[in-house]
Amino acid sequence: MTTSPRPPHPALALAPEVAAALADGRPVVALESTIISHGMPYPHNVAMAREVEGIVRDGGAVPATIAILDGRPTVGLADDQLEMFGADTAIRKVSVRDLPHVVSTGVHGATTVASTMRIAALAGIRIFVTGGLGGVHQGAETSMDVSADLTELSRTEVAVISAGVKSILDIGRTLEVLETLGVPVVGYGTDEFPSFFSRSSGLPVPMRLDTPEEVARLIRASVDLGLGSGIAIANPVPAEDEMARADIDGVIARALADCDAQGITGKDITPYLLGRIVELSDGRSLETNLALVRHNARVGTAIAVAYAGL
Ligand code: PSU
Ligand code: MN
Repeated sequence: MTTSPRPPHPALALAPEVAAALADGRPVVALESTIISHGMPYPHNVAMAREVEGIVRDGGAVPATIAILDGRPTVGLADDQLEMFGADTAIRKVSVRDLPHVVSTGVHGATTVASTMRIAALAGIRIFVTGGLGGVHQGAETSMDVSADLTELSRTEVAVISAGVKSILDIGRTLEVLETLGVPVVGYGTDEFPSFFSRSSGLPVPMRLDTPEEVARLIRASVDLGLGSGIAIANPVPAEDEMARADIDGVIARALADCDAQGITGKDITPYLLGRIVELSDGRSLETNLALVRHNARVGTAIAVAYAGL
Protein backbone atom coordinates (compact mmCIF):
# COMPACT_ATOMS: atom_id res chain seq x y z
CA MET A 1 0.00 0.00 0.00
CA THR A 2 1.38 3.40 -0.91
CA THR A 3 -1.11 5.17 1.37
CA SER A 4 -3.15 4.12 4.39
CA PRO A 5 -6.94 4.12 3.81
CA ARG A 6 -8.57 7.56 3.97
CA PRO A 7 -11.15 7.79 6.80
CA PRO A 8 -14.76 7.81 5.53
CA HIS A 9 -16.49 11.18 5.23
CA PRO A 10 -18.28 12.12 8.51
CA ALA A 11 -21.64 12.72 6.79
CA LEU A 12 -21.91 9.02 5.91
CA ALA A 13 -23.56 6.23 7.87
CA LEU A 14 -21.46 3.10 7.43
CA ALA A 15 -22.68 -0.37 8.32
CA PRO A 16 -20.33 -1.68 11.06
CA GLU A 17 -19.22 -4.56 8.85
CA VAL A 18 -18.30 -2.17 6.04
CA ALA A 19 -16.50 0.22 8.38
CA ALA A 20 -14.47 -2.64 9.85
CA ALA A 21 -13.49 -3.99 6.43
CA LEU A 22 -12.42 -0.55 5.19
CA ALA A 23 -10.39 0.13 8.32
CA ASP A 24 -8.58 -3.20 7.85
CA GLY A 25 -8.00 -2.72 4.12
CA ARG A 26 -10.17 -5.76 3.32
CA PRO A 27 -12.10 -5.83 0.00
CA VAL A 28 -15.46 -4.03 -0.16
CA VAL A 29 -17.76 -3.91 -3.21
CA ALA A 30 -20.20 -1.01 -3.63
CA LEU A 31 -23.67 -1.70 -5.09
CA GLU A 32 -26.30 0.84 -6.23
CA SER A 33 -29.92 1.21 -5.18
CA THR A 34 -31.54 2.74 -8.29
CA ILE A 35 -31.15 -0.65 -9.98
CA ILE A 36 -33.35 -1.96 -7.11
CA SER A 37 -35.93 0.85 -6.94
CA HIS A 38 -36.16 1.78 -10.63
CA GLY A 39 -34.28 -0.85 -12.60
CA MET A 40 -36.28 -4.05 -12.10
CA PRO A 41 -39.81 -5.03 -11.07
CA TYR A 42 -40.70 -6.11 -7.53
CA PRO A 43 -40.04 -8.71 -6.10
CA HIS A 44 -37.28 -9.70 -8.56
CA ASN A 45 -35.38 -6.54 -7.60
CA VAL A 46 -35.18 -7.50 -3.92
CA ALA A 47 -34.23 -11.09 -4.71
CA MET A 48 -31.52 -9.77 -7.04
CA ALA A 49 -30.17 -7.37 -4.39
CA ARG A 50 -29.94 -10.15 -1.81
CA GLU A 51 -28.42 -12.62 -4.23
CA VAL A 52 -25.76 -10.17 -5.38
CA GLU A 53 -24.78 -9.44 -1.78
CA GLY A 54 -24.42 -13.22 -1.29
CA ILE A 55 -22.21 -13.54 -4.38
CA VAL A 56 -19.94 -10.77 -3.10
CA ARG A 57 -19.64 -12.48 0.29
CA ASP A 58 -18.97 -15.88 -1.30
CA GLY A 59 -16.20 -14.25 -3.31
CA GLY A 60 -14.51 -13.00 -0.16
CA ALA A 61 -15.55 -9.32 -0.04
CA VAL A 62 -18.03 -7.26 1.97
CA PRO A 63 -21.04 -5.91 0.01
CA ALA A 64 -22.03 -2.26 0.55
CA THR A 65 -25.34 -1.36 -1.03
CA ILE A 66 -25.53 2.45 -1.10
CA ALA A 67 -28.67 4.59 -0.68
CA ILE A 68 -29.96 7.70 1.11
CA LEU A 69 -31.94 6.88 4.27
CA ASP A 70 -33.80 9.76 5.90
CA GLY A 71 -31.34 12.11 4.28
CA ARG A 72 -28.27 10.17 5.39
CA PRO A 73 -25.98 8.74 2.70
CA THR A 74 -25.75 5.13 3.85
CA VAL A 75 -23.10 2.59 2.90
CA GLY A 76 -24.29 -0.95 3.58
CA LEU A 77 -28.05 -1.57 3.78
CA ALA A 78 -29.68 -4.04 6.15
CA ASP A 79 -31.92 -6.77 4.77
CA ASP A 80 -35.22 -4.99 5.63
CA GLN A 81 -33.88 -1.87 3.94
CA LEU A 82 -33.23 -3.80 0.71
CA GLU A 83 -36.86 -4.90 0.88
CA MET A 84 -38.07 -1.33 1.41
CA PHE A 85 -36.07 0.03 -1.54
CA GLY A 86 -37.53 -2.70 -3.74
CA ALA A 87 -41.15 -2.42 -2.60
CA ASP A 88 -41.71 1.32 -2.04
CA THR A 89 -42.51 2.81 -5.44
CA ALA A 90 -42.35 6.38 -4.05
CA ILE A 91 -38.59 6.31 -3.44
CA ARG A 92 -36.85 8.97 -5.49
CA LYS A 93 -34.20 8.31 -8.10
CA VAL A 94 -31.22 10.35 -6.93
CA SER A 95 -28.35 11.37 -9.16
CA VAL A 96 -25.54 13.68 -8.06
CA ARG A 97 -27.49 16.89 -8.68
CA ASP A 98 -30.26 15.60 -6.36
CA LEU A 99 -27.97 14.76 -3.42
CA PRO A 100 -28.09 18.14 -1.60
CA HIS A 101 -31.90 18.29 -1.79
CA VAL A 102 -32.49 14.73 -0.61
CA VAL A 103 -29.96 15.13 2.21
CA SER A 104 -31.21 18.55 3.35
CA THR A 105 -34.88 17.54 3.31
CA GLY A 106 -34.17 14.25 5.09
CA VAL A 107 -35.93 11.84 2.73
CA HIS A 108 -35.01 8.45 1.26
CA GLY A 109 -33.33 8.22 -2.13
CA ALA A 110 -32.17 5.48 -4.48
CA THR A 111 -28.72 6.28 -5.85
CA THR A 112 -27.76 5.96 -9.53
CA VAL A 113 -24.35 4.93 -10.83
CA ALA A 114 -23.21 8.57 -10.58
CA SER A 115 -24.30 9.24 -7.00
CA THR A 116 -23.30 5.74 -5.84
CA MET A 117 -19.80 6.36 -7.24
CA ARG A 118 -19.57 9.65 -5.37
CA ILE A 119 -20.67 8.18 -2.04
CA ALA A 120 -18.46 5.11 -2.52
CA ALA A 121 -15.49 7.42 -3.05
CA LEU A 122 -16.36 9.40 0.11
CA ALA A 123 -16.39 6.09 1.99
CA GLY A 124 -13.06 4.98 0.51
CA ILE A 125 -14.49 2.19 -1.71
CA ARG A 126 -12.91 1.89 -5.15
CA ILE A 127 -14.83 -1.00 -6.76
CA PHE A 128 -18.52 -0.83 -7.69
CA VAL A 129 -20.62 -3.50 -9.38
CA THR A 130 -23.80 -2.75 -11.32
CA GLY A 131 -25.79 -3.88 -14.37
CA GLY A 132 -25.62 -1.13 -16.98
CA LEU A 133 -24.19 2.37 -17.22
CA GLY A 134 -26.11 5.47 -18.22
CA GLY A 135 -24.80 7.24 -21.30
CA VAL A 136 -25.62 9.39 -24.28
CA HIS A 137 -29.31 9.00 -25.13
CA GLN A 138 -30.55 8.45 -28.66
CA GLY A 139 -31.23 11.87 -30.16
CA ALA A 140 -28.93 13.60 -27.67
CA GLU A 141 -27.56 15.69 -30.50
CA THR A 142 -30.78 17.71 -30.13
CA SER A 143 -32.06 16.83 -26.62
CA MET A 144 -28.60 17.02 -24.94
CA ASP A 145 -29.72 14.12 -22.72
CA VAL A 146 -26.44 12.67 -21.48
CA SER A 147 -26.38 10.74 -18.21
CA ALA A 148 -24.51 12.26 -15.29
CA ASP A 149 -22.95 8.78 -14.94
CA LEU A 150 -20.46 9.83 -17.62
CA THR A 151 -19.55 13.09 -15.86
CA GLU A 152 -18.99 11.18 -12.66
CA LEU A 153 -16.75 8.63 -14.36
CA SER A 154 -14.59 11.56 -15.41
CA ARG A 155 -14.11 12.91 -11.89
CA THR A 156 -14.52 10.19 -9.29
CA GLU A 157 -11.94 7.51 -8.58
CA VAL A 158 -14.14 4.40 -8.65
CA ALA A 159 -13.98 1.45 -11.04
CA VAL A 160 -17.45 0.43 -12.26
CA ILE A 161 -18.07 -3.12 -13.48
CA SER A 162 -21.05 -3.24 -15.85
CA ALA A 163 -22.27 -5.22 -18.86
CA GLY A 164 -21.84 -2.15 -21.03
CA VAL A 165 -24.53 0.11 -22.42
CA LYS A 166 -27.84 -0.99 -23.89
CA SER A 167 -29.08 0.34 -27.16
CA ILE A 168 -31.77 2.50 -25.53
CA LEU A 169 -28.64 4.69 -25.61
CA ASP A 170 -26.41 5.76 -28.47
CA ILE A 171 -23.53 3.36 -27.79
CA GLY A 172 -21.11 4.93 -30.28
CA ARG A 173 -21.57 8.45 -28.92
CA THR A 174 -21.34 7.13 -25.34
CA LEU A 175 -17.90 5.68 -26.14
CA GLU A 176 -16.88 8.95 -27.82
CA VAL A 177 -17.83 10.96 -24.73
CA LEU A 178 -15.99 8.54 -22.44
CA GLU A 179 -12.90 9.01 -24.61
CA THR A 180 -13.24 12.80 -24.42
CA LEU A 181 -13.64 12.63 -20.65
CA GLY A 182 -10.46 10.57 -20.31
CA VAL A 183 -12.17 7.48 -18.92
CA PRO A 184 -10.46 4.13 -19.54
CA VAL A 185 -12.98 1.66 -20.99
CA VAL A 186 -11.71 -1.86 -20.42
CA GLY A 187 -13.14 -4.86 -22.25
CA TYR A 188 -12.99 -7.71 -19.76
CA GLY A 189 -12.13 -10.77 -21.82
CA THR A 190 -13.46 -9.09 -24.96
CA ASP A 191 -12.32 -6.93 -27.86
CA GLU A 192 -15.83 -5.63 -28.42
CA PHE A 193 -17.83 -3.32 -26.19
CA PRO A 194 -20.86 -5.29 -24.95
CA SER A 195 -24.39 -3.98 -25.39
CA PHE A 196 -25.82 -5.25 -22.07
CA PHE A 197 -28.31 -7.86 -23.34
CA SER A 198 -25.83 -9.04 -26.00
CA ARG A 199 -22.10 -9.65 -26.00
CA SER A 200 -21.58 -7.56 -29.10
CA SER A 201 -22.26 -4.00 -30.19
CA GLY A 202 -20.17 -3.83 -33.34
CA LEU A 203 -17.86 -1.34 -31.60
CA PRO A 204 -14.33 -2.11 -30.40
CA VAL A 205 -13.08 -1.42 -26.87
CA PRO A 206 -9.94 0.72 -26.63
CA MET A 207 -8.22 -1.78 -24.31
CA ARG A 208 -8.68 -5.35 -23.18
CA LEU A 209 -7.72 -7.20 -20.00
CA ASP A 210 -8.40 -10.83 -19.16
CA THR A 211 -7.84 -11.41 -15.45
CA PRO A 212 -8.88 -9.76 -12.17
CA GLU A 213 -5.20 -9.19 -11.34
CA GLU A 214 -4.63 -7.26 -14.58
CA VAL A 215 -7.65 -5.07 -13.88
CA ALA A 216 -6.53 -4.50 -10.28
CA ARG A 217 -3.13 -3.35 -11.54
CA LEU A 218 -4.77 -0.95 -14.01
CA ILE A 219 -6.90 0.55 -11.22
CA ARG A 220 -3.80 0.87 -9.09
CA ALA A 221 -1.90 2.59 -11.89
CA SER A 222 -4.71 5.12 -12.32
CA VAL A 223 -4.75 5.86 -8.59
CA ASP A 224 -0.96 6.09 -8.35
CA LEU A 225 -0.87 8.53 -11.27
CA GLY A 226 -3.40 10.68 -9.41
CA LEU A 227 -5.69 10.83 -12.42
CA GLY A 228 -8.69 11.28 -10.15
CA SER A 229 -11.06 9.68 -12.63
CA GLY A 230 -13.11 6.51 -12.78
CA ILE A 231 -12.74 3.39 -14.89
CA ALA A 232 -15.44 1.58 -16.87
CA ILE A 233 -14.94 -2.19 -16.93
CA ALA A 234 -17.23 -3.75 -19.50
CA ASN A 235 -17.99 -7.39 -18.77
CA PRO A 236 -20.08 -9.13 -21.43
CA VAL A 237 -23.14 -11.17 -20.44
CA PRO A 238 -22.32 -14.92 -20.47
CA ALA A 239 -22.98 -16.44 -23.89
CA GLU A 240 -25.63 -18.85 -22.57
CA ASP A 241 -27.68 -15.94 -21.19
CA GLU A 242 -27.43 -13.40 -24.00
CA MET A 243 -30.29 -12.30 -26.24
CA ALA A 244 -30.04 -12.18 -30.01
CA ARG A 245 -29.46 -8.58 -31.04
CA ALA A 246 -32.25 -8.79 -33.61
CA ASP A 247 -34.74 -9.78 -30.86
CA ILE A 248 -33.74 -7.17 -28.31
CA ASP A 249 -33.31 -4.38 -30.87
CA GLY A 250 -36.95 -4.76 -31.95
CA VAL A 251 -38.10 -4.56 -28.34
CA ILE A 252 -35.96 -1.49 -27.67
CA ALA A 253 -37.23 0.26 -30.81
CA ARG A 254 -40.82 -0.22 -29.64
CA ALA A 255 -39.97 0.92 -26.11
CA LEU A 256 -38.34 4.09 -27.47
CA ALA A 257 -41.38 4.81 -29.64
CA ASP A 258 -43.71 4.30 -26.65
CA CYS A 259 -41.55 6.59 -24.50
CA ASP A 260 -41.85 9.30 -27.13
CA ALA A 261 -45.60 8.81 -27.54
CA GLN A 262 -46.09 9.01 -23.75
CA GLY A 263 -44.14 12.27 -23.59
CA ILE A 264 -41.76 10.93 -20.92
CA THR A 265 -38.85 13.30 -20.25
CA GLY A 266 -35.74 13.84 -18.11
CA LYS A 267 -34.81 11.43 -15.35
CA ASP A 268 -37.96 9.36 -15.95
CA ILE A 269 -36.80 8.22 -19.39
CA THR A 270 -34.40 5.47 -18.32
CA PRO A 271 -36.73 3.87 -15.70
CA TYR A 272 -39.63 3.98 -18.16
CA LEU A 273 -37.59 2.30 -20.90
CA LEU A 274 -36.26 -0.38 -18.53
CA GLY A 275 -39.77 -1.27 -17.38
CA ARG A 276 -41.21 -1.23 -20.88
CA ILE A 277 -38.46 -3.54 -22.19
CA VAL A 278 -39.34 -6.13 -19.53
CA GLU A 279 -43.04 -5.91 -20.50
CA LEU A 280 -42.45 -6.05 -24.25
CA SER A 281 -40.06 -9.01 -23.97
CA ASP A 282 -42.48 -10.95 -21.71
CA GLY A 283 -39.86 -11.07 -19.00
CA ARG A 284 -37.18 -12.59 -21.23
CA SER A 285 -34.98 -9.49 -20.87
CA LEU A 286 -35.29 -9.69 -17.08
CA GLU A 287 -33.72 -13.17 -17.09
CA THR A 288 -30.76 -11.83 -19.07
CA ASN A 289 -30.53 -8.77 -16.84
CA LEU A 290 -30.42 -10.94 -13.70
CA ALA A 291 -27.79 -13.22 -15.23
CA LEU A 292 -25.48 -10.38 -16.21
CA VAL A 293 -25.72 -8.72 -12.80
CA ARG A 294 -24.74 -12.00 -11.11
CA HIS A 295 -21.82 -12.36 -13.50
CA ASN A 296 -20.70 -8.77 -12.86
CA ALA A 297 -20.85 -9.44 -9.12
CA ARG A 298 -18.55 -12.46 -9.48
CA VAL A 299 -16.04 -10.63 -11.68
CA GLY A 300 -16.17 -7.39 -9.68
CA THR A 301 -15.61 -9.23 -6.42
CA ALA A 302 -12.59 -11.03 -7.87
CA ILE A 303 -11.21 -7.64 -8.95
CA ALA A 304 -11.83 -6.17 -5.47
CA VAL A 305 -10.05 -9.11 -3.83
CA ALA A 306 -7.11 -8.77 -6.24
CA TYR A 307 -6.96 -5.00 -5.64
CA ALA A 308 -6.91 -5.41 -1.86
CA GLY A 309 -4.06 -7.90 -2.27
CA LEU A 310 -1.77 -5.56 -4.24
N1 PSU B 1 -29.37 0.92 -16.84
C1 PSU B 1 -29.79 -0.31 -16.42
N2 PSU B 1 -30.33 -0.43 -15.18
C2 PSU B 1 -30.44 0.64 -14.33
C3 PSU B 1 -29.97 1.92 -14.78
C4 PSU B 1 -29.45 2.01 -16.04
O1 PSU B 1 -29.71 -1.28 -17.15
O2 PSU B 1 -30.93 0.48 -13.21
C5 PSU B 1 -30.04 3.08 -13.84
C6 PSU B 1 -28.68 3.27 -13.14
O3 PSU B 1 -28.92 3.66 -11.81
C7 PSU B 1 -28.08 4.40 -13.92
C8 PSU B 1 -29.28 5.23 -14.23
O4 PSU B 1 -27.09 5.12 -13.21
O5 PSU B 1 -30.29 4.29 -14.55
C9 PSU B 1 -29.07 6.21 -15.35
O6 PSU B 1 -30.15 7.09 -15.42
P1 PSU B 1 -30.07 8.37 -16.36
O7 PSU B 1 -30.06 7.85 -17.76
O8 PSU B 1 -31.30 9.18 -16.04
O9 PSU B 1 -28.81 9.08 -15.98
MN1 MN C 1 -31.02 12.34 -18.58
